[in-house]
Amino acid sequence: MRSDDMKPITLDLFADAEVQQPATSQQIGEQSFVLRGFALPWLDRLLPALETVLRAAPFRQMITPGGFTMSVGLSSCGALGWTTDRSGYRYTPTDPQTARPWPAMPVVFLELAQAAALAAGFSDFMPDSCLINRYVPGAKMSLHQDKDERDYSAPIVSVSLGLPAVFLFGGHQRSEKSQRVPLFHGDIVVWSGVDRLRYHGILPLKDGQHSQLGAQRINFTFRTAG
Ligand code: MD6
Ligand code: FE
Repeated sequence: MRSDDMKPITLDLFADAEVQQPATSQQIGEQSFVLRGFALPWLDRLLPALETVLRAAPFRQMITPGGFTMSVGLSSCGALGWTTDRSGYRYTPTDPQTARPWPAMPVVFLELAQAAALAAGFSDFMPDSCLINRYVPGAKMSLHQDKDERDYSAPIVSVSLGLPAVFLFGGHQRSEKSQRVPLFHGDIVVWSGVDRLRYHGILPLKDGQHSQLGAQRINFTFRTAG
């Protein structure tokens, strides 16, 4: 736990909300950071691009190999998309629901992911997949490891939009105690290296209304999967 490492990287008390810059970077692990508000200046470009992606690949609730229906709605964009069904988890080049390639990753998605990775100290991040999760109140993500990617040396960049959530950031064993990290609209988590395979999850989303996104939380996770 390194929450005492919260430190200002920019400080402009008079910044217009429209051009708001990230106020703080909070270290949550040896190689993991929360960039508070980092995505806010990108929203005007991000949200229309998200709508385009979702028209081509709408959110769907997937079935886990164990036979449970996930409470979170999922979509993907980029060369590879993440899917799960009774036969397992995997990345695929086509959306099994439409039998078409996943929608291309919008340029603004890639630019934001690379800017966030760089701000956390990782240059040359080249994601080929963006998994998009939609949480409605009550939806959650159980503790899991992200281990379907081919190469664990690249970071994962995770963008939170809409309603706030509590991110559980655990250890390398499911039984280890988790930190609880609140994530708000516009926050980005970048994690890598020794933290890359830590267990993590999202507590059931609390009821609420977000002024821009309504009663939901949207999360993007950018990965180098293939
Ligand atoms: C979420 N995120 O924030 C779920 N995985 O809705 C994840 O499962 C996740 O945030 C890997 C890296 C960052 C993440
Ligand atoms: Fe994950």
